[in-house]
Amino acid sequence: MHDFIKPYSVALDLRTGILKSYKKKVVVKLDDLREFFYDKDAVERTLCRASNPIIYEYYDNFQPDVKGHLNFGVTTINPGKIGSEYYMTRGHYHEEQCASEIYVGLKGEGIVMMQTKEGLSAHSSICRGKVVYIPSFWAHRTINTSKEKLSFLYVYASDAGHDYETIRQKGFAKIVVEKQGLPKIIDNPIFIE
Ligand code: PAN
Ligand code: ZN
Repeated sequence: MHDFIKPYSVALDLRTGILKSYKKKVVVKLDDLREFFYDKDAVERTLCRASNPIIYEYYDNFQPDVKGHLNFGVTTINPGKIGSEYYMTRGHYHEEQCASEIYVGLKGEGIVMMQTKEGLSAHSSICRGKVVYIPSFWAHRTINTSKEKLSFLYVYASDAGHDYETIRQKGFAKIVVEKQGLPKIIDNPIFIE
């Protein structure tokens, strides 16, 4: 059977939020996220300074993408902002829309922003020891609002797939920006309904 795999375990350092072994590491830099931050001038200004910062990384233990398996791993998002918007993940709907996900906060502090195609928005804070349940049908993006790395464990169905295109084209209805030194959730000025 092509999807037969043997049981295995990996070490997760709960103090540092570092997953000791993984099958794939993905590094996402600012130029990969050009269309995702709302302040395009701030993106270009940063890139023009010959700086293409790493925004986030994930350390993935993927399985065969067939029903029944679970992918898991750790995402780490660096602290920082582009303009006033905090560093964040691209965000996505699952292609297989009936696929939920669990995040477990390990280090740092942030916000998981969620929305549906019907126009609902929701968010949850994420920090060490917090478990966030992302139900089927909800797009999700994680934002680091702290001054340290934000790290969280994720677990989701391995046949879920990722739809980045909808978010690339329309964005999230709500975004998280810094105002007077504090994170604030505002309407995304360039959101397309
Ligand atoms: C997470 C995310 C991870 C990176 O594993 O994939 O945090 O975010 P983007 O996929 O939006 O770049 C997850 O939600 N997987 O389904
Ligand atoms: Zn997901």
